[in-house]
Amino acid sequence: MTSTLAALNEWVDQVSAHTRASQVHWCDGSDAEYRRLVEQMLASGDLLSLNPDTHPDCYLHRSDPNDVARVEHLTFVCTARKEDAGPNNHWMDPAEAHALMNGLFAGCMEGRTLYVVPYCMGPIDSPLSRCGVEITDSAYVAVNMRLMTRMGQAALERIERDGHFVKGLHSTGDLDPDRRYIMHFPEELSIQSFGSGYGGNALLGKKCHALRIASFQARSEGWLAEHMLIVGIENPEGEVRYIAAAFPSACGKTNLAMLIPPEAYREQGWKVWTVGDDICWLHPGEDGRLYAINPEAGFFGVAPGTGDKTNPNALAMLDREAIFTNVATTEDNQPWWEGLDDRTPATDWRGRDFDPRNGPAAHPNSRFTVSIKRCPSYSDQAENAAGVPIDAIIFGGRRATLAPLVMEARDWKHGVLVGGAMASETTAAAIGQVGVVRRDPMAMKPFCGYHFGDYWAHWLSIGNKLTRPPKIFQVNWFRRDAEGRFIWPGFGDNLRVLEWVLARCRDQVGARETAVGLLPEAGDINLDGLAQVPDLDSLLAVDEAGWREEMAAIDGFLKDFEPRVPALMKAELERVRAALG
Ligand code: OXD
Ligand code: MN
Repeated sequence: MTSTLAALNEWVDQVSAHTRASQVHWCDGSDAEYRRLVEQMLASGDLLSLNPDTHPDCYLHRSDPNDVARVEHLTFVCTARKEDAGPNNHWMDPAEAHALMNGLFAGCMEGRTLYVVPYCMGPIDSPLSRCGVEITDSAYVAVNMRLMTRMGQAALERIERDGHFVKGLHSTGDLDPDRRYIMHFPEELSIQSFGSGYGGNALLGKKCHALRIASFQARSEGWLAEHMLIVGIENPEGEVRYIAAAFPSACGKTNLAMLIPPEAYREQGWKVWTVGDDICWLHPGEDGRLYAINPEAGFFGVAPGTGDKTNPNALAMLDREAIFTNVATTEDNQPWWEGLDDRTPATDWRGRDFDPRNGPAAHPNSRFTVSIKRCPSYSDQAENAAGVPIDAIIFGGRRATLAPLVMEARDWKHGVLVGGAMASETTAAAIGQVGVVRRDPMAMKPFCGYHFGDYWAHWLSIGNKLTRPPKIFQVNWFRRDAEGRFIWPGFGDNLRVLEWVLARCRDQVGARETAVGLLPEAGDINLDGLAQVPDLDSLLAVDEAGWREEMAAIDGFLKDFEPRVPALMKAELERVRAALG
């Protein structure tokens, strides 16, 4: 098979000659192809089967122990001018990066099959979607791309119609951590990744294309590529409203995207619909509203901590047609991870007999890959070519103190400051102590493909295009009391906060004006049916002295991005500081 697009054929020929691949396989994305690739990996030991009675069509992959996570220090944005990549990215001169990568790729596929993986990020017929082709020598990447994206023949046909695509080149190389680079060339719309088979480094449609390259492309095309979940909330009247929410890793995005309403809400008819759990492309619509699509078609979720209380919907989708990476197994060969249940695993993520002295049984960053259609709360709007209209944008972080349970920004430009100043604790706070706070603007610190100063200016310009912009909120599910215990129950009960958020969007409830933003009156958060009433006074308090320090810290942080910080953002900061006195 080849393509009718000459530029694609030429690129495949050139890469296959340079890497000296033994064979070339064009992925058509069919079931039969998926099964063949799985069989082949079972035979080679790259995949292991799991218990077929409890987990039909589920497989386990054990990665090289030194290749288990994204490598931010080896991830580069190679713009022609260093200042365009910004202090938020590692930068390499494009010519230098190409020379380095050409050396690494030379002959690296000798004896291997080169897979051509055409994929579409977003509904196949949506004008908001963008396509790419990943060339890889990893069958694991090809099958994961099939679960994560719209991959194969239909994507290829769209690429042939469009006549252009993002070029992604990947090889696992020899997995030597000293010969591992994830390079982005935003001005060429291309990606080159060498030396890692790990998801975020190797499944190029995800972080590399849908965030780093797409954010750059979105800036010139007038849209936004964001690290956000998309969720639909259906009220008892049957109206569904959509929210997009950005949280740094390990703050519960997947759980929030598929939460199960508390019993009292379920009885009234509240429902939650999952459109996406990690990435969101936001486009201004002709009606002045903001529309979102999820460019992905599957989840690459963190397994540890996924359990009956935290995310029953995820558990329900993981008992068939899923690929697990670096989880542990039980005696009867079921996948297992910390937080799943109280069984004792038999084998750890490296395939050794489980011994607690070796650390956790599942790697803390072990993952599951599964199609979004397996999710019980899957929203059929995930296929809507026009996207879903967004009523509210939420920025969240993990803060033991200071940040209230929920706060509304006064307007879009205040919201850009709230998102740009977002912070999250890198570690949980010890009793009475505050954790280490890292700024992670819009949860995009590792993913924005250009200078943060330009990115905030772009956010402000998008706001100018919207006559009916979403309201912007900040949430914090992670406040702790003096004993270090979480004050807010979290998980399904977070719907209580989303109910207030949506009521604000329809002017159905008032709010308390404070120097830092608009907060709920304590009585306006519905606590019906909660076994223990949380201390809302603490959750909704505004510690003005603490906020003065916070604003000084934000001021210092923004200075790192001068001279590109938008004047409007600095004016917002000064406005809040003045209000704090
Ligand atoms: C992440 C992920 O690291 O989604 O944010 O994998
Ligand atoms: Mn993510």
